[in-house]
Amino acid sequence: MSDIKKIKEEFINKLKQDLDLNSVNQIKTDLFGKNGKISNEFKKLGSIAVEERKKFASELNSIKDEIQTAISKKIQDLEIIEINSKLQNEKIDVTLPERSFNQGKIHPVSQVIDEISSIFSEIGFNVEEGPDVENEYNNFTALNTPDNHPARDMHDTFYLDNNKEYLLRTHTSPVQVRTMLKGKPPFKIIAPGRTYRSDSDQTHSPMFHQVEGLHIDKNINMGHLKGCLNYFIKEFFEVNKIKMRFRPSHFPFTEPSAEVDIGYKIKDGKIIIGEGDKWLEILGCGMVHPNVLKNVKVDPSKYQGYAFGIGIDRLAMLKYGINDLRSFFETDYRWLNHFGFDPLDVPSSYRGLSR
Ligand code: 2NM
Repeated sequence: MSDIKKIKEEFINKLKQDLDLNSVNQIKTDLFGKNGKISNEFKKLGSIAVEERKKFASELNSIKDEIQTAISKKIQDLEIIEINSKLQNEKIDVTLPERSFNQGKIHPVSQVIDEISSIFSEIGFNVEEGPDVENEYNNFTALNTPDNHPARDMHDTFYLDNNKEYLLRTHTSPVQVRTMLKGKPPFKIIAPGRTYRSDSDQTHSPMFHQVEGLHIDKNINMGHLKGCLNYFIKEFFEVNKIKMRFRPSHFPFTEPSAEVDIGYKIKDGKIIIGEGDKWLEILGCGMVHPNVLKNVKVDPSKYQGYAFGIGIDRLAMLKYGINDLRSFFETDYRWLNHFGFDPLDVPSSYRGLSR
């Protein structure tokens, strides 16, 4: 028997076996691949005597065609078997109810922190963060609030040890302290985050949120403070003009100190910022006390600046019409679904991202 006939015989026997698609493809490669048996027969053509070449070639060609046809048919058959088995096994019941789908929402407090960070970023403030657990030096002493200072009692501090060395920060000012201690002026930062005071009623939660700002440079004055707050309030409440007034106040870490009110009125049960003759206190501020600068190794004869502290929770309530502070922290999914924000929706106040 000629080599070609042997190859064909062998092939016919193989094809009778129980084959899958992979093994048929393997057979194909074994015959027609670079070093395949049929391919090798074709390579012999050149060395065969001219008289026999024609016969050999025609025999080889016809066997090649036969085998290729048989392989194609086998592949087709196997594919049909596969499709039929899928049709048998993968029935889809279109009458089944759909799976439930939960889309998460962004908490209004997180939303407002992002909005505030974006607004201050645009005028050159960096966002800084620090730990919720602080030492008493960063939270009080460095901020010109020594041991016997009455303001310490005002804060209703949660102490974590009997020595009153560690505590839950009562404001985010320790972040400014840390930032100034580890760097060199100028400083232009905001510090948003959680803060804690032992206080709980309709308008106070023991855990609440603050953003504090700080701008220290060679010639920063109260005019800069006023301009900065004016810009922030207009951007935050998305209005073109606001009424703002500074009332004298006292903080140990600033001198002079002020509380800032904005004008508003109520129309059809809704609050309108920037109009009317009612006043709403929204933040505290002042020029950073020289003692604070000394404590964080900044020379008060060369540098000065302003600082401010804003309660985030009340700002969020005002902007988004939420009237119960405690609802913020009850983790009620129905509430969050109603007041929360779509994570994929980019609001206009995220100008940094949408522009
Ligand atoms: C306020 C009011 C006034 C304040 C001061 C500082 C620091 F660290 F620079 F001294 N940070 N924040 C500050 C000043 C905070 O909150 C009502």
